[in-house]
Amino acid sequence: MADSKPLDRIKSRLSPEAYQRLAAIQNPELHAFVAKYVEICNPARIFVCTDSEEDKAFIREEAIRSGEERPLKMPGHTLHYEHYDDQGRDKEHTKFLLPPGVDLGPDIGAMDKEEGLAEIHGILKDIMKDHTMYILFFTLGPTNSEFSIPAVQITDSPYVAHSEHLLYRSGYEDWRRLGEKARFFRFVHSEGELDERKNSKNLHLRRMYIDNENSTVYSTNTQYGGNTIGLKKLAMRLAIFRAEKEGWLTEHMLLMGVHGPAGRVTYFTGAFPSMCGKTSTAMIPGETILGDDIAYLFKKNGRVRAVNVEKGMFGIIEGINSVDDVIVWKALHSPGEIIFSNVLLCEDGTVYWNGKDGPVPERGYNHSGEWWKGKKDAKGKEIPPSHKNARFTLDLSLLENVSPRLHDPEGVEPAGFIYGGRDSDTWMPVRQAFDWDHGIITMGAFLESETTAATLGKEGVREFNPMSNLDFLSVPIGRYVGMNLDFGKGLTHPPAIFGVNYFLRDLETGKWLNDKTDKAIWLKWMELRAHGDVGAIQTPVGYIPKYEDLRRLFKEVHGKEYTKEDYVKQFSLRVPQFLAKTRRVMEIYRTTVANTPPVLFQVAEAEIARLEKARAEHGDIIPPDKFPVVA
Ligand code: SPV
Ligand code: MN
Repeated sequence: MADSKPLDRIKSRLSPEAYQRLAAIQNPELHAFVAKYVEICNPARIFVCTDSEEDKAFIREEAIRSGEERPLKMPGHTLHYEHYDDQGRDKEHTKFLLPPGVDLGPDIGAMDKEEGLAEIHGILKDIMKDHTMYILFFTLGPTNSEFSIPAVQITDSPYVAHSEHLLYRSGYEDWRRLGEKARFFRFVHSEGELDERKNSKNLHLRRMYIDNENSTVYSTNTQYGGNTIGLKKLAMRLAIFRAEKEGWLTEHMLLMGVHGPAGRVTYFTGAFPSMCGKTSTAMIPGETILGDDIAYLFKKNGRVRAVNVEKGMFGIIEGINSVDDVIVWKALHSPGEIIFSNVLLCEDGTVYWNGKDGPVPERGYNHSGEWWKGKKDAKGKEIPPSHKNARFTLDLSLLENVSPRLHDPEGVEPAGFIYGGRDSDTWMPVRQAFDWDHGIITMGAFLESETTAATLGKEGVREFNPMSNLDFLSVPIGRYVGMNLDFGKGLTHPPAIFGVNYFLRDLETGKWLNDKTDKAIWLKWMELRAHGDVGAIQTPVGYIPKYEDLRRLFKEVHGKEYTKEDYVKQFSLRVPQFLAKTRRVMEIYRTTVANTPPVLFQVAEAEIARLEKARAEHGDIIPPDKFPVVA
């Protein structure tokens, strides 16, 4: 038996069953960790969860009994609210705890480790005295896989525990198998004191502190998933830190199978900032989903292997309707375990969200309390039926398009990486990089996006967001870009790299140039390109589709006539905008990022030279037919 002393220290607080369950995992480091936080948080009760259905059912019941969720009319559906001011990731209070001499650069929130630990342990002191502590075991990635990471979550929120059961693979058995070998991530969360609506009330003490060296994250006085679900964005930061040391990648990426000719399935990853089309891309009708948020990417025998860290979806519900989102719509209207958060509860026991089919209800109940059409907040702003960042949480098995490879311990091999942001004026809808470095640099590392409601703060501001991962970086940006460049070295089958933009507007009218459904076509084109099945047009910024290929795909997939006029508007090269962007981002790397790989500047300068040359020959806005067609 491993050293059981720490467990013995807390034995009197544990039921014999809870003690037994912890002792059965022979990992002294785990026991020390659990004992420490039991002593600090001082919970009223402790529940240790295994992988059994019975334990999961207990957590679900606790979520309802505690009032953090309420059952809806549809079997399995529940509703959860957070405080009005606690419905997005709090970037300002998410910080890395850094030992002396470590610097992550100006874009990444950080503070002195000693100071942060003292503060957070002060906040955690006795914080669970009226709460149950849930201790949960998970596997990030498929179980029984060399690519996965074990994790333990301590929380006093049954909503957080319930969400994690939907979103992650339970890992108690994996932990038992690994015992002392588990190199695990650890998370301590407390929602703190709750108000009468069961919302965290001490938001001034909301903190998310990340200790990379000890693979530990602390989260207090908050309930929103992005701040609390340890295994999501908090684990992602720990994973990036570990990945850098070991030569793999943790990315803010969807993972999907795109269906090509003759039954061919080609896997893609796609990195998009929050609320910029990641989930809707992964859910394109006719394709299959493996994940919509976080992927681990490894190299094995010269090839890339990708796994979804998760097995569920914490999706944005705003705008989901029966026409554009057929599969999710169906799941959201069928029995099955789903948590709705921050939507409107209607008088008939159903829920309503902004943009749902049908008329806006006259009244109901939402994150602001009793709600009626036209209700205003304290600042005089109208409160919509649901919060913009309202979400649904479900297990991917509820979706008809889930990939049979989701739990494959070997992962899948992506043939393409896609990078996309919210860009109203520069990038064309889709283009392919010339090679790995060109793609990683000009599409990944140069990504900018306009801000959204997924984080607290102003919307619509253009921000630099390398690989859509800036919010989650735990290593300095320059080193992170270096990791991505290095990852391509030694690959016998490097994925093709693409840049997409679903948000391009007409330069004169300001109108969107694309329909929501157009992305299905870009994907089909990327699938063909990844296999070299279609030619392309070579522009200074990469390869773009030929009109006739898109025209055929629009016809085949959507039965739609795609006009040359639309094509020219969408795919003309906007030289001044591209030059401005390239220079703007280069300036960021030059002035604020330490250790930028020199190749980044070389590749960007070469792109600028190509753009300048094209402008001299063809002017500012260059239609596709001015450039050569290549195979
Ligand atoms: C995102 O904002 O990127 C999400 C939701 O996927 S959160 O859990 O808040 O990170
Ligand atoms: Mn995300």
